Amino acid sequence: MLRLGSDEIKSRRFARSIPYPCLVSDARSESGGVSRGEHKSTYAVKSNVRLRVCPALPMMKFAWDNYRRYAWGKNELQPLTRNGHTGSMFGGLRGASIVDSLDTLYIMGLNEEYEEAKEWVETVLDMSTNGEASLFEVNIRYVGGLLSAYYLTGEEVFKRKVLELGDKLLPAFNTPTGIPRGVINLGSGTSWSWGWASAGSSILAEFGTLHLEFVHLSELTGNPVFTEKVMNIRKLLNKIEKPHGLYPNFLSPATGNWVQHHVSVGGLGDSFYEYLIKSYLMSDKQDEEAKKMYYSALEAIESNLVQKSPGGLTYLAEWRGGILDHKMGHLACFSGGMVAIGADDGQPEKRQHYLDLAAEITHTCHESYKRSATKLGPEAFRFDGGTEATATRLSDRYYILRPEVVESYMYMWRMTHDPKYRQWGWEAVEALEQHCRVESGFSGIRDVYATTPSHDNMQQSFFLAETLKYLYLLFSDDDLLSLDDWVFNTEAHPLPIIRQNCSPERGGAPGIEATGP
Ligand code: DMJ
Repeated sequence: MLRLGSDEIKSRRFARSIPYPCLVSDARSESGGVSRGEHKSTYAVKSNVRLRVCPALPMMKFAWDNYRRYAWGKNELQPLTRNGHTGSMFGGLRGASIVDSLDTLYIMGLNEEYEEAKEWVETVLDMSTNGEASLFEVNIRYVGGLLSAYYLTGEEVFKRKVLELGDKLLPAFNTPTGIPRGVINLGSGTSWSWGWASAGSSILAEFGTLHLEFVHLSELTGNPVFTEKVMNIRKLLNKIEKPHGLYPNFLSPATGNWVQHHVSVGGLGDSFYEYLIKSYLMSDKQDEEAKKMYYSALEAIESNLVQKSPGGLTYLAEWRGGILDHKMGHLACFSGGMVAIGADDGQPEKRQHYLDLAAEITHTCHESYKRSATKLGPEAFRFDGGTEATATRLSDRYYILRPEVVESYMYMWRMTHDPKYRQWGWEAVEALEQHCRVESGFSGIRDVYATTPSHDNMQQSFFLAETLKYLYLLFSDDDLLSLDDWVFNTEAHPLPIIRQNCSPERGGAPGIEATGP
């Protein structure tokens, strides 16, 4: 098993006493100025350089303060009615916004807020709950959030809590194939499939989005069981016959066969592909199997799903048994960033091709924002009947504070330093401030094409975990959570790359010696 040594952890821990400045000295940038939510900085600046100050910090403070005031301990804030939302995804677990925000608060240097969040985790977060929990959601938000908080701060409490939670997820894997079911009762360990999933199937994006966190759970415990569970999933997916090399979204945990042939890089499929390339990167580029599976999957996606519209926009269609549905979801917009971070490690002659593809996808997603009245993008946009990058159905017009588009801006910025990505991030900030900020927090909107938006009354926890974190990183220096050292899980929780050369002599084995900050 790969080991992450204590030296490794210590060296990557944050110097929290110095809040990261998040100041941008970008001489090439065209527009300046912050409107609402302006963050006044005291950092010295050179007068001949046009500066921007990270706007995500005051947005985070505002979102957090309102959550704290009106919804403390609940999962999410309902900012219009000023109360907490519990929801049914976390099986009785509470405080999703707190756990999802720990690392964002910490990297932004919001120290008091972080301390209060930590204290809540220590004294209130209760893992012995009953109820219907999504294995996927609990993994990406709670396991991912606690792991990140531990790696960034070295605080033992996060390690203790995440190990307690990790054990509670294991019964979901007790199926004939070892492919976990989607829902688990954290108290009884009973698990079952989502009622809406065809024929008791499990969802690719759910059982395929456990790898990063589970490998780290094994790293922390020294217990290989977590890695074994996800390697078993990997093995089955690697072996099974794939239509045109594609991975359909539904698989039976009983038989290990595909249940139907719907393929998507958006909802139901998305983060499975993301975790292949990130597993490779997180293993310090040792996980050759993940690498091979990622590039083959990408090849199949390019041959079967990638399309060019008459207007020249590159998009990812969905595939239903060979028939294309010319629709791209907001969720699929993460793939600009994914293709960009994988550009360097494929065949060398394809590097530029992947960077171009990543840029084209990100451009299309930006167009979906640009073509709306609010300058925020719809849940899904289409490329048919003369439509390009626009939602045609009423039911696809909403925006729920999702991160995927700004996520790709952040990765594209880091890979290319083309100032247009910061410009686009800036536009997103202005649109969020104008249309999603309400008196007591941020809210999603029901129709991005309406000039007077109607709010959905939900401040999603991923807005604090992801959208604001990616915006903060977009306007920060590259060495803040450098991509050379960290990979982000699909909820934007940074996990350290596990170095191969971390030998026992360097204090690397057996496992991590956790120490306080
Ligand atoms: C987040 O919980 C994660 O990014 C997940 O992978 C997809 N959906 C939401 C955000 O849109």
